[in-house]
Amino acid sequence: MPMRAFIRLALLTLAVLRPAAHAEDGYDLWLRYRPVQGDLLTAYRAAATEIVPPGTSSPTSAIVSTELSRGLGGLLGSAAPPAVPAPTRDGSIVFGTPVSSPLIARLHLNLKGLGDDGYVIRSASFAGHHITVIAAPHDVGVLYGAFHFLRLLQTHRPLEPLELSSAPRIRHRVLDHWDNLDRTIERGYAGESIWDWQKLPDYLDPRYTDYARACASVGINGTVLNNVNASAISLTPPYLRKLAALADVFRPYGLHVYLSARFSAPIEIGGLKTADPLDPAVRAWWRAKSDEIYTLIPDFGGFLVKANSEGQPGPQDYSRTHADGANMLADAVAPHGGIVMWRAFVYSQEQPDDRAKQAYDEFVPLDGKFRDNVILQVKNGPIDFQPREPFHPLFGAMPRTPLMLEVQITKEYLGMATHLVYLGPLFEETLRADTYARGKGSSVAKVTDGSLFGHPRTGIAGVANIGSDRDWTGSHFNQANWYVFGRLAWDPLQSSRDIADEWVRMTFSNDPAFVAPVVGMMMSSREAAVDYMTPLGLAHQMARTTHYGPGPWVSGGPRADWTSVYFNRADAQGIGFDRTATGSNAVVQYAPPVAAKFTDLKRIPDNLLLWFHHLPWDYKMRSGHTLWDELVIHYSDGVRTVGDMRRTWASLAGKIDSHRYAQVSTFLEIQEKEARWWRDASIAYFQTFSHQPLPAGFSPPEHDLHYYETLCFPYVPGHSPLPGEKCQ
Ligand code: GCW
Repeated sequence: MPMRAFIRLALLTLAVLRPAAHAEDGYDLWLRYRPVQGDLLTAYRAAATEIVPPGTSSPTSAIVSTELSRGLGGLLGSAAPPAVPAPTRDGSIVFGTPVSSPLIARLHLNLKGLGDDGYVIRSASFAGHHITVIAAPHDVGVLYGAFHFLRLLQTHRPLEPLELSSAPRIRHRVLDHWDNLDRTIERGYAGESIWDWQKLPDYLDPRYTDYARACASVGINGTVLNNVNASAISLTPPYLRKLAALADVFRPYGLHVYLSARFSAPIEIGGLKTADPLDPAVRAWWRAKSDEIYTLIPDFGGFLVKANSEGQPGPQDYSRTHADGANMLADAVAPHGGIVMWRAFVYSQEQPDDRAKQAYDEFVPLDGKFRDNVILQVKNGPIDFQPREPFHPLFGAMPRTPLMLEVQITKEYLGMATHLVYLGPLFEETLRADTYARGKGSSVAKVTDGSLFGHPRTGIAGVANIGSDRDWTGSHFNQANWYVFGRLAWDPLQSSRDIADEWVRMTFSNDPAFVAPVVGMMMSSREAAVDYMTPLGLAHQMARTTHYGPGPWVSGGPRADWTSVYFNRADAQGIGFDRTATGSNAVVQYAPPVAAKFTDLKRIPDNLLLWFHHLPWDYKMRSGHTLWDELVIHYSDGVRTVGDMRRTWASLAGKIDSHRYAQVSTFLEIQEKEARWWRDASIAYFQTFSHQPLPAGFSPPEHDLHYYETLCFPYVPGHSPLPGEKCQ
């Protein structure tokens, strides 16, 4: 065979062997737009016959046109509805703002109260035609509205008559990427960073557009591109140009870029001798740096700062306060409308006091001392993104300072990539927690959305779980956590179950025989993880530094409050951290009704018991069991629930594509194995203190304690081992 013909044949064979370009590999996320079937299809085809873009086009309105064409084309299983200048028949979809579209202006819709990002979706009549209108005061609102409209079809909702109006309750809805400039990701489990700095600003990976599109589809409007453990290099001119290129891609999607700022940057890249926030040269340096950034990126969002925390530089290095540091940066970005998100995740390098108390002690005295454009970014709980923590006592305790909630979407402490843990219930639990700061009903959601203390500046941040993996998030179900973050950021009062329901429909299938059991699995998954990892209010029992797998025995090392024994306090008498008056008294940081409830053994919920109390092994629980037996029951329940999840999933074979089905099956297998590992290792360890047998009918750990203690995993993703670092 001549060479040419051979090559052609080889290429042909390769093409045949290659999986279809549209294999369900998860890349499409919840924006799959697969065809609707049956009667619904007829109804939808009638309701979406043509689209009417605004007369005046903009990059954002062009995206709305593209998205509607793509979405409707896919969902209706036909050619995309044609774009026409004005409605010609029933089923026209007219979109725009009163400024961009004279048609919309003529409808005199009430768009008041929708703010910068809100929209309406209305059924209306125009020149005798039944039409649908997607309108907003601003272009980006129209884009959000278009995604909402498509979601209605994706989740098989009725389209007529539509009378919807929606506006976000929170202004800054931000993803925090802990991405390093070398493309590793701190606590990232989905491959390397999607930001390919080396090829920027010239090469714009299409993923950047798809990322912005996905963010916009759930209303996320900000992204911090680099790790809070920041390198000053991201502030140098070449990197700012790379950042500007990304900002240009994101802009029409309403997505603003932010940077994590390294506090000592004036020394490291500015040639100054100090980074003292009160030093005029330092202040001038940050002002000039901000001016430089805004010249390149006029809509730059601002800075995120981790200062004087876990070894990061900060104002305290110069005996200044967090307010001095934050205000200096706030002054630098204020002329450009920027903000500073200053993290409250601090605990002292030296202080032996309960780590759970330190952020409150540090920040409450600074209430009212921050500039208007500073928001304090507070983790959901006082320690560190554990499977369960009580809400952070700073919520409600700083009435004169806007606080933004920070949650972790990446599952550093919740099984990393493979465990199916839907975080909606965790986020919802925090948002609905009642601080009692202004009496009953003072929820964390109301602190965050500004309504409790009347703050116009509001925000919420989620530490991203996104990486270069084809499915973006390391597993198909992890996509749900990106999704639910965005949806709750828009409206923190939504139910995480409803959000799970719509996500399952969009991501997998609308078949009720699939949706109900899968939503059920998702809703029980977080509690299952709490049970097999850290039941009854235990926390921070993971392996040292990698946080992969159990490590309740972890002790010693550079600091006590990085060890498990510091948190579990297990001894011959019992287990748990006494945070009442007889212990660290952290409980008094909560408003009196909350503190009283957590202190009172009769009223504290079981699920926070050992967070606040050290109790004897034979303490009688509400259930009638001893504490020891109850612990074993919870660990075992966690494993059992994962087994149930596996069986549920097995019963759904054939209901979705085989590719995603198979990956989820295997991941559930891994999860069950690891849940069992968690249970057995924890029971084996705590039994050395309780000296009690397992309750009747509960199987003993598979191995002895030594086996678990000596397991070693040197290359866990998301963490760069230090030279000479040992396992565990
Ligand atoms: O959860 C802990 C992580 C660190 C992280 C830190 C933080 C970015 O283990 O990896 O550092 O919190 O939130 O700053």
